Amino acid sequence: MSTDATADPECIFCKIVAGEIPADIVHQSPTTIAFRDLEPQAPTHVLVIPRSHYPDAAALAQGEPETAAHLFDAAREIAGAEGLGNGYRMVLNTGADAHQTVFHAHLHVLGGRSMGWPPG
Ligand code: DGP
Repeated sequence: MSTDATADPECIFCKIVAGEIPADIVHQSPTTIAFRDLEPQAPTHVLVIPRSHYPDAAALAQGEPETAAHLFDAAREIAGAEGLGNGYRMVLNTGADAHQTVFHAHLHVLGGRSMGWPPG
């Protein structure tokens, strides 16, 4: 198990973790932070990320499985704070075909409207 994930100086989400670029932060814990997505796809659209740099959720689950679980617990807290009692969607785009564009693991938390299936 790898525990030596370090910040990537080129990574936009590492810069948000470091406070080097601004974000609308809605949650913080010792292992995670969450902030509103710049291009919201629903009335609530929050990204929950590990403070450590892993390129995607699968790498995070291998390297820091406890932190991977913390992402889901943070999503539960955020959904409660945002009044998403009717439900919310959690998305982990993993790889280019899945439309991952930022290669620092992140959990999308979307809610505040009803959603279709299958996803696009
Ligand atoms: P994905 O396509 O799954 O890799 O999602 C990346 C998301 O990150 C996308 O919805 C837009 C968002 N995003 C990209 N850059 C920034 C940023 O600098 N700030 C914030 N708040 N969101 C960003």
